[in-house]
Amino acid sequence: MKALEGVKILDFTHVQSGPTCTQLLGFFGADVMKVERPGVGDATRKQLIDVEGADSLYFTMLNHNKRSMTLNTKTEEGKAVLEKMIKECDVMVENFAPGALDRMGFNWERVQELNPRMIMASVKGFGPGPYEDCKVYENIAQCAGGSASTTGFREGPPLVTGAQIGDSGTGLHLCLGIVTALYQREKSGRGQKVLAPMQDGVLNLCRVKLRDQQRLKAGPLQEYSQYGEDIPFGEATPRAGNDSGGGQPGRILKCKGWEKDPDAYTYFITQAAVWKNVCDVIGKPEWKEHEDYATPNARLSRLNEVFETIEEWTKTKTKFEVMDICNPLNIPVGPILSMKELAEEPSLRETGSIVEVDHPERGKYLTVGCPIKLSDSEVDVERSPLLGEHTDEILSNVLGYSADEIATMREAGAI
Ligand code: CAO
Repeated sequence: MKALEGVKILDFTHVQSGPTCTQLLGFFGADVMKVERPGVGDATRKQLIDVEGADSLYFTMLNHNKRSMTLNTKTEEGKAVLEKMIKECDVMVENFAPGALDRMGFNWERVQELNPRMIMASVKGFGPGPYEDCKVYENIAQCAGGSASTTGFREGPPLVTGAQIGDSGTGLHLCLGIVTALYQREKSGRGQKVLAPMQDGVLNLCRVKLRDQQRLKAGPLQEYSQYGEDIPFGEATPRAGNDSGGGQPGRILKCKGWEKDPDAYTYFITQAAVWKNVCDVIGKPEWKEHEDYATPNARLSRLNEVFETIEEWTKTKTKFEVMDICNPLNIPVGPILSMKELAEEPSLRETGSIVEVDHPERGKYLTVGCPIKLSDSEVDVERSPLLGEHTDEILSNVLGYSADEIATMREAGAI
């Protein structure tokens, strides 16, 4: 048995944010029925093509554990099918541009009328306010949610991060909203509207930066490198390079081979509790009791010197040797792992976090499995569906249409 077995999802999502949400619901066992435009489908199917004629990795990696049906929801026949689906499903998930569903004739009021138990979940770029009508993609959300202004080096421009916190991050937020609404429905018997704006999702993930914004009133942020460098703080939370976000100073440091390998680095945290171990490892036992280095406060204004000294040591070791030496001493370190290294990491294969999937058009490829592990709901990663692969199956088995009715719809171009 899977956690969400029996939950029917009308998946009206496309691109990345919505699909990551419904993919998670699929991993947990929900029956995810992706509704796509006939002949076109989710735009990502044909974006960033690497195998001619096959669905792209962009699409396949975001749409596992789903069925696909084609339906033109702008035709009368298509609208009738959609109405039936709304009555039949528990959750409708969508991330169309603002207003698209209204134009299609399926706003929240209409959906509620058709099925009062329906949970209607949406990703939009912004919540209610001046920008609610804007279309939004990943990097815009990162910029508007406070991530870009706080990422990068102080002397450089704002930076977006490789982690898709705007799209996949908001998909996660939406997924939690849906499961919570399903839980409430158990008691209330009613559905509800769930909205996850991308700006809010990114801001939520940048919570500690809003913390720092308010701490600025009390003086300079001492754990930021610029404090030790005597560079005054401005009015807003600054970019902090690779400084550790918390009260335990950390940096990215070069390791053996850094001259040729762009990922030969380690993250190194000088956690106060293990400072003496750090001193022993880097060959500075005299720093253990020295008044300029012995306490976290004394070190704050000397972080550059401290980390330069640690780096002299890390440069003599590979990032994995640093890990092997520091871990037994409880010193928190972490290698900078490339995507190549992650793809080849055996332990991630064993836990199902990296999975090899077979696809009829493209053959074998790697994907990220379910990152959330439930002990009583195992995840089997199934390949993404071809466009319309399950149209007939859904129309007949879920919605009860006859073969003749399906043929008529096909002739009318509705599926
Ligand atoms: N049958 C008929 N029409 C369909 C259909 C179907 N099955 N599925 C979609 N359509 C129509 C929509 O109704 C819409 O038509 P109108 O504009 O005439 O009302 C049209 O297809 C395009 O939808 P869209 O505006 O959502 O798509 P877009 O490519 O123009 O914009 C995006 C894409 C992502 C910018 C926009 O959807 C958006 O802002 N979404 C919300 C935020 C979001 O999720 N962003 C992250 C995306 S991942 O980076």
